[in-house]
Amino acid sequence: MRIDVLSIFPDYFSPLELSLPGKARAKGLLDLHVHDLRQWTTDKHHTTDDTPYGGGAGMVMKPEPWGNAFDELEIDGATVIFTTPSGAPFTQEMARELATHERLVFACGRYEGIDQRVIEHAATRADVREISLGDYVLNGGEVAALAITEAVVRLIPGFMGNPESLAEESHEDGLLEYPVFTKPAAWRELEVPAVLLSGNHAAIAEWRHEQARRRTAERRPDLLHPSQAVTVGDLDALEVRAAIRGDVGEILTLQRACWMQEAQANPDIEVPALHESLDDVVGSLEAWTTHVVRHRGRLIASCRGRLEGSAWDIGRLMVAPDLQGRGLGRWLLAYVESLAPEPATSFSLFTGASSTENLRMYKKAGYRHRGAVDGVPGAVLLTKRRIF
Ligand code: 6GU
Repeated sequence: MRIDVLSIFPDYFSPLELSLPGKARAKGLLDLHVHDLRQWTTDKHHTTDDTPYGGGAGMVMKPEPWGNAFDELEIDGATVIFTTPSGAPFTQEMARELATHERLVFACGRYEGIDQRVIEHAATRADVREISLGDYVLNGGEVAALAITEAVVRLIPGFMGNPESLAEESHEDGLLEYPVFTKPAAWRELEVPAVLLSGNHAAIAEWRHEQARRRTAERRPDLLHPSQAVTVGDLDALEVRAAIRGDVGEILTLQRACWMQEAQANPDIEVPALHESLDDVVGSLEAWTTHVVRHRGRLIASCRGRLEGSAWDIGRLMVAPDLQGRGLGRWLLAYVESLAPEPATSFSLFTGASSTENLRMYKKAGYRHRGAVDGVPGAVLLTKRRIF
């Protein structure tokens, strides 16, 4: 890959002689040329800027030095990158794409920017990109060009000694990197998580993925698909409230999705949740205290309770299929228990006799088997004493 850099501060790029890009040059993978834009000025003061047409603060970079530089460097067919805070934000995906190009030319703007005709002109001769490093303002595009160069050069095929380390790092799989540890196993009373010392590679991979997901949910929720962004550990992201008429369509949709599994596991049993109509669910809001959980607007869980004698009867505990297995159902069960009115001295609910996952969860939550349910074949009753 050949890279040309155009800047009025070429000294900014001396770090490229060092470290990783230096290694790429030594290996012959990178042919790097840094140029002082002032060599293409024509006045004795080597002027590169002037006042803006239309007025306003600051100075604008003049077009002529850029045009002269483009001609002499023969940018035709290259990819020309203008670094500017008004560009598209630079990403790992862009770095991967740019690493496949034969020739990059960085045009580093200073002052308030470059005369727009420079960009228009370059676009008639080359593949032009306008790229920003992020949502903050630097004095010029040099630091951005340096950062982009470093991110791109390390992805040139043959540059990395161990290409596997590329696949594992932050952003490559859309998640932030999991925390890492090295020897010693105990340091200043802080211990390395035991799973990493276990030698169980499947358990280690699972732990790392979960850590990466949590970290991403906490620091960069924008990177996650909405279905990945919920953890019971960050419940403040969840909206939990009593159901209203406007929730009913989604409750019905969610209950059909959730009880489908149950119906498939018990093909001979009629599952009421699957046979209800919208009006049935509307009607149920009268008879039951129903609550819904929303995450960024999406209805992801629901549950209901009603007083039957001295028992708080709990029903329709549902969690969206893609969010099951992370403790949300267990949390919601405790939540709906907490809604029981004063007279309730016990909790009761029923589930499919062969719904092993549900049974395991209820058992862990303190529920005991009370046998079959009259009139509901295939169901078992579970109860628990209320502790005040
Ligand atoms: Cl590319 N240039 C300048 N001047 N400021 C920036 C930037 C670029 N990216 C973020 N801030």
